[in-house]
Amino acid sequence: MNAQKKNDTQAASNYSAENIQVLEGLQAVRKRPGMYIGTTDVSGLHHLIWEIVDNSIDEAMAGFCKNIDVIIHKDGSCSVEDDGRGIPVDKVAKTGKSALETVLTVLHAGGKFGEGGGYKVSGGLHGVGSSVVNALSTVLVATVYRDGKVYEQTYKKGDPQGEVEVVGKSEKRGTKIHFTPDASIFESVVFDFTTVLNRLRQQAYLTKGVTIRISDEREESPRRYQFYFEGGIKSYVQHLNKNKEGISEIVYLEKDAPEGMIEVALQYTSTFNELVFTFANNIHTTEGGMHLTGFRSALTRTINAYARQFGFLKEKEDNLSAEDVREGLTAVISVKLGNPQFEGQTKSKLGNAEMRTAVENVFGETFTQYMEEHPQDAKAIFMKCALAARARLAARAARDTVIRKGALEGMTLPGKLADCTSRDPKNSELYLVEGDSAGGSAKQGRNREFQAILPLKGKILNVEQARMDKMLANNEIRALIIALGIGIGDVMDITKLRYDRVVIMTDADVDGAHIRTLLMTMFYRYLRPVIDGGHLFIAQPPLYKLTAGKKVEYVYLEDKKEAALKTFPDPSKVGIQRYKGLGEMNPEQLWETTLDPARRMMYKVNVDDAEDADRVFETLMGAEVLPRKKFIQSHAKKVKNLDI
Ligand code: 0RA
Repeated sequence: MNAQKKNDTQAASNYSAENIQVLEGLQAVRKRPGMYIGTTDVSGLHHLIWEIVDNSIDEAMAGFCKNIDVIIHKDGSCSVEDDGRGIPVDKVAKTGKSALETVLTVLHAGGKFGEGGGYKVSGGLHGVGSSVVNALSTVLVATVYRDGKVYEQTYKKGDPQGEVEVVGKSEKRGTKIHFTPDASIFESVVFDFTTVLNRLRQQAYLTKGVTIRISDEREESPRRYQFYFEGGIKSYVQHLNKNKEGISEIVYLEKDAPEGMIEVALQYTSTFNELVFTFANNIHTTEGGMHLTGFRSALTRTINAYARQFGFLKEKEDNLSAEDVREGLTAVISVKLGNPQFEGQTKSKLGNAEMRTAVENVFGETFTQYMEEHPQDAKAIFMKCALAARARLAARAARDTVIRKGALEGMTLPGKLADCTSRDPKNSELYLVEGDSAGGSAKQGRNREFQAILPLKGKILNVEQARMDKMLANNEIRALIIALGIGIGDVMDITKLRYDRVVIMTDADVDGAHIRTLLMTMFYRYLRPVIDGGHLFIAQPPLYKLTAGKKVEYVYLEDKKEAALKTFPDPSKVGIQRYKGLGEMNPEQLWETTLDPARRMMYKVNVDDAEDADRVFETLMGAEVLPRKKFIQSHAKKVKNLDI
């Protein structure tokens, strides 16, 4: 209140157009936070950290900062400190305020001052700036170490609580931003340590030579991590492939081209999957773009040219396709350029056309040289790609058979499927049920108007290890694909999906978890649009049934058991039944607990982090039980509670 008064008095004497603009600017951010940080859920919350860290990373890329320390404090606030030059505290003529206050109160002011202060790259959604973080924080304290002094300024909801002041002496140099997210803006103000950790690790890979430390002081014994990667994205590829078998060395290049900095690292592995991550100015370009296009065409062209030159491809044989050279490829492409154009639906596609030719030329040259100098690796890569080409042809034949068969049989749905009567996908659900016995109960217990049941017997094929042709030979999977109606491979059409919700229903035991994982792996690898479109769910059968007299309560979560017991007049007289399998429930019970939209609990599967998912699936397919258990836990975090 006091501070507000003081500001008002000040305002009366020198209320400039600039002040009004600043005030309105930050007010707008508070009013419509989504416009500036995307969302106000946990993802938006973490954006605050990314914004602040991005600035320190910029300072590191400009060559002035070596260390970045991120702390999540006991009170839930976050501080980011770097040892860069320190944000200047002297006056900016245009705003009449210190540079520090300008950066923290004027939208988009980040990096716009101090021209000639070094190579500054800022991109896309990011770099909307510290002012946005300031506006969305109840308190933000900015500390600058420079000229032997310690400067400090405090803000509340973006509003400066006074001028920049000298609060001490120090020989240090750098900037510290300590902020407390505003709980009245965000759905949650609890930072997720793993999310922060993964992001900072990624940034450390992309910024060779910088040391990023992170600690979580909210816990009894604080967790501390430190990332420093001398090899940059080469270390990144090494990390991505740590559980895989490499069939080549890691090919790495870094070039300061006229179009910008280009860095590429790649390695072929014996897996069937492709893992390619692209970045422009350290921003993950999830939709790809020109740098990726250039990389892909150079990769295909180089492998084909090599194979022709050394007789691996005969005159009559076709070139390998871009599709064929993807299998087993792990690559990271990072470019840094002065004026990045971000396009696409989520502004995460690099549009600069000059980057296509630049990456194509630079990478093509390096990769050609690598293949010539490593004939054994070159041969292994070619053989791998040629095998993929043969598998592609076999898969096409198998797929055609499935489709033809479907057509011949008048597109008959699999016999095991108990379809629903509704033909409106919006109103239809498909339950994939483990085992014939539970499948039987589900068929009896369901609402046949909109709920279809497909029982799946035993462990379906482990798709992690298999190619599409093998997968399609599996009866269970073929039944599922025909039931979904969208086809598979390059003829897949998600608009033909026959059910708006596809629900995996398995037992709450290890076998159930395994089958669930196998199904999810298959959806992830081969039916991805089902996940991306938000159509895949996991049913959550109850863990307990509590009974006393006529009163019955079902408990779905372990930590809700006590609370549920308390709803009974005499908790000591409650009968507790623990459900082990779906088979223990009769059709009515199954309807009441797991099928009835009014009472059931289910989770929407939401795979937004391909890297994470890939790791998870790979871990799971191993024979070890511990990683599988871990998956089940981490998986619980990946799914979103659906409020129905
Ligand atoms: C531009 C000019 C100068 C410093 C910075 C930007 C700067 C910004 C941030 C944001 C977080 N950490 C930062 N560190 C530095 C000063 C140039 C000079 O002193 O000559």
